[in-house]
Amino acid sequence: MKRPSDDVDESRLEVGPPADAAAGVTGVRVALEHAVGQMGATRAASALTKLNQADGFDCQGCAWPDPAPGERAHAEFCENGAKAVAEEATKAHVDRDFFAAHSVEDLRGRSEYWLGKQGRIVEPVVLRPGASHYEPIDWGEAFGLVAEHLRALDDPDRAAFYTSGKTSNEAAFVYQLFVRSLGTNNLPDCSNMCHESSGTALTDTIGVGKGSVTLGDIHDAELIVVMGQNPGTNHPRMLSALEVAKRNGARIVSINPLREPGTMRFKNPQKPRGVIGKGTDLADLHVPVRINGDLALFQAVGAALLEADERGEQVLDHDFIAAHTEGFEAWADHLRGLDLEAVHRATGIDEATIAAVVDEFKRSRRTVICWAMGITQHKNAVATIKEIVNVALAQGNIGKPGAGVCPVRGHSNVQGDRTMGIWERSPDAFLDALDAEFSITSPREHGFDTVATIEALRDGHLDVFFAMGGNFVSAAPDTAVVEAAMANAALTVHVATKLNRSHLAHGRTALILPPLGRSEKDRTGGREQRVTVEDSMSAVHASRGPLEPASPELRSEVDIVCSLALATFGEGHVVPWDAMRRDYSEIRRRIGRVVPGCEGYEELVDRPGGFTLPHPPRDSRTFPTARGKAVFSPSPLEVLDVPDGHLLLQTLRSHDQFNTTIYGLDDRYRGITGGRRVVFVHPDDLRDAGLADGDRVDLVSLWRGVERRAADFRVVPYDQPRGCAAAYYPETNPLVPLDHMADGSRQPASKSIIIRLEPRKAVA
Ligand SMILES: Nc1nc2c(c(=O)[nH]1)N[C@H]1C(S)=C(S)[C@@H](COP(=O)(O)OP(=O)(O)OC[C@H]3O[C@@H](n4cnc5c(=O)[nH]c(N)nc54)[C@H](O)[C@@H]3O)O[C@H]1N2
Ligand SMILES: Nc1nc2c(c(=O)[nH]1)N[C@H]1C(S)=C(S)[C@@H](COP(=O)(O)OP(=O)(O)OC[C@H]3O[C@@H](n4cnc5c(=O)[nH]c(N)nc54)[C@H](O)[C@@H]3O)O[C@H]1N2
Ligand code: SF4
Ligand SMILES: [Mo]
Repeated sequence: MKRPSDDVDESRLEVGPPADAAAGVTGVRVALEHAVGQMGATRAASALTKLNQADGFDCQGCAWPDPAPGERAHAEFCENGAKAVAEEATKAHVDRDFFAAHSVEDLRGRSEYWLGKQGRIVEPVVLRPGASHYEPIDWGEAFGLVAEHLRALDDPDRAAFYTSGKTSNEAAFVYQLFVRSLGTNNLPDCSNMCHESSGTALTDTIGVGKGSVTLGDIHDAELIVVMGQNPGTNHPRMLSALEVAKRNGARIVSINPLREPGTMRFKNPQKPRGVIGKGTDLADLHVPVRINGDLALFQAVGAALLEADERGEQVLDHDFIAAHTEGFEAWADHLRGLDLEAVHRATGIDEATIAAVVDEFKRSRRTVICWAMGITQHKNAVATIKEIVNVALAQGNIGKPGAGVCPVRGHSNVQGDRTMGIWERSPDAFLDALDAEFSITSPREHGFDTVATIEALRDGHLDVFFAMGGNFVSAAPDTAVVEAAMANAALTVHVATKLNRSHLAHGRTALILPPLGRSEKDRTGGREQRVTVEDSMSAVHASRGPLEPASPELRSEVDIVCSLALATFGEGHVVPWDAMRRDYSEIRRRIGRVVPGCEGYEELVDRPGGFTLPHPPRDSRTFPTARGKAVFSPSPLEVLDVPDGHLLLQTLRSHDQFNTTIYGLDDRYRGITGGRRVVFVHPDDLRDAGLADGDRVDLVSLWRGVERRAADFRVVPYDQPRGCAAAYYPETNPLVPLDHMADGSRQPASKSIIIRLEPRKAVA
């Protein structure tokens, strides 16, 4: 693909009508354009025929699961999976000449889109103190530099080690082992910004912080609720699963301020009616909830189910409640006094629509509830998810076929990274097993999560910031604060395939270490290595990249961690870093002995399609909570009141991005082409603000007396509840206050930002 030489020109932005269906042949065309354009036809063909196949590699996109090996299609991927592969396997390269030609100052003036499109980083580079340009450094010197900084720390807690969710299980396992061998639990990760609220709420209520459904449960459900999620863009193959469920008779309810085309109708490109027909209608009922109204909505549903049951309609599962739960009465008492007027203010939903939702729950004997960032990124997210669990428990919808709770994970291996111990609060049982296996002493006090890491950097409590992938500076809240905080570090290190803004907000010394990508052959230690990953439904399987690496200089993430550990601890260390680096089976044997549910790991992942980790609530209605019961948990109903003249902003993804990686400038389903600085607002709210379609505004957020600003957005009238607005992340991250977090999980609340629109003076 031709690299853009000029940066994004937002004046080319065009706005059309939103689409009425997702995927279809346009999706296939766009996928192929990205794949062939960036990789060339041969590389594209070798990559895509191995994508999500049992003998191939796992898609770098989202964490949606693959069907069983015998049930996979020839092309088992979606448009956005193809884009993810193309982005990694691109022929464009960032080499030493590139860094010589572009100073850090120059790169700072470029967009995230432009930076990413320059291609794969092909050798390690360093930015020395006071230097203006990154320059090449050999691997040995780079490891030595990091080791020197780590050894010089007077306290290991003065270093933090971030992880994004693409890292394989093997790399994640050795990485957390390295960090704990150093003596710290400072392991912030992208999960802190993603499904931390789900993990917290599910652990408290059902005893396991993961979803309780398999792909088969989705296929067999009678009712599927999709809330706070845009699967047509972010988990596109979920639409195939919803289509199967529909064919089996399921009903689908979508709960979302936006009528996302993907949830409304799906044109499956692998089926004739998806190519020439109108596609499959997915949602039977769309509930345009006001942003942050889900807690109130589920309280109303719970109250109505209770009331109906008390009238004798038998819509609750009393046997399940009696045998497996505690706290039912307290929850029921709490809902008997529910303030319906407050429910309507919070949800913006009329009584008839709430009644229709309740009817769907009443009629279904097997209900699956799916959610993503529209639920987890709010101040009351943990309470909302607990309310979802309350409703599921009341109807016995956990631990039976065709039913369950389903937080749909983001990054392809974010769930696996947690399983492998990437967690600032790993339980003592895990640390005990790790210590016993390796004869180390892991610290027990909890480490820094993402927000705490930023605060520590800001306040001068961290000297080293190390990132295994990701784009911490752009993904985190309060961009200006994070950028400034990074400058307080003595050393920042990024293990990164592609250039991004985090590499430009650096410590006094900065390193970029380029790893192999998942699509590439890994010949570390002179043998063909494979890695393993876990999807959103706890299925674990192997992944082997088919492509020649972008450069012979690239090293696997496992190699990078083990080599760094050797440089830091020396050859005689108790942990066998070199043996694990030479043969990843050695890591897998250790995983089998340390990680719960992974006994015999190497053999389990040898099976085609791998294996599914145990999940006691799903498998046997066993709830590993304090008292062995699933817990009903009442929460106060809070209405998020927005001051006059203000809107509630959610920050979301376009169809053409993967988090901070911008694939392109279109958001096809929402009718946007050629730009990203748009804010979607209800037409009546625009009129009330004296604004018209096409006007340009600054977005100004107000939090605890401090104003934050994101400049120059084009307003786009868009159907949604009054008082709500939407704009893309990461452009809007400067508006998200660092201390605006979910209670209980400390997850940034980037879906409920109070803003006002400030007109910009017309420029002639
Ligand atoms: N192509 C692509 N795939 C991806 C990603 C990507 O960036 N691009 N990112 C990956 C990652 S890391 C993640 S976490 C997932 C994210 O997947 P999603 O959670 O689907 O991502 P968002 O774009 O943040 O969409 C949030 C959705 O919630 C809705 N919403 C917002 N606020 C509320 C609310 O208060 N209530 C309700 N009911 N709905 C609300 C929005 O309208 C929107 O439809 O996708 C993963 N997959
Ligand atoms: N306002 C707002 N903020 C959000 C969100 C939101 O909805 N709204 N969503 C949050 C969520 S859900 C998430 S998960 C985070 C995402 O936060 P991150 O995971 O930190 O961000 P990404 O954009 O996924 O990271 C992209 C970078 O990862 C690197 N990379 C890609 N592939 C590889 C690889 O194989 N190995 C290595 N080592 N590096 C690689 C590349 O350099 C690329 O630039 O953002 C969060 N921030
Ligand atoms: S649904 Fe997700 S994992 Fe599957 S091909 Fe698409 S992006 Fe990749
Ligand atoms: Mo995420």
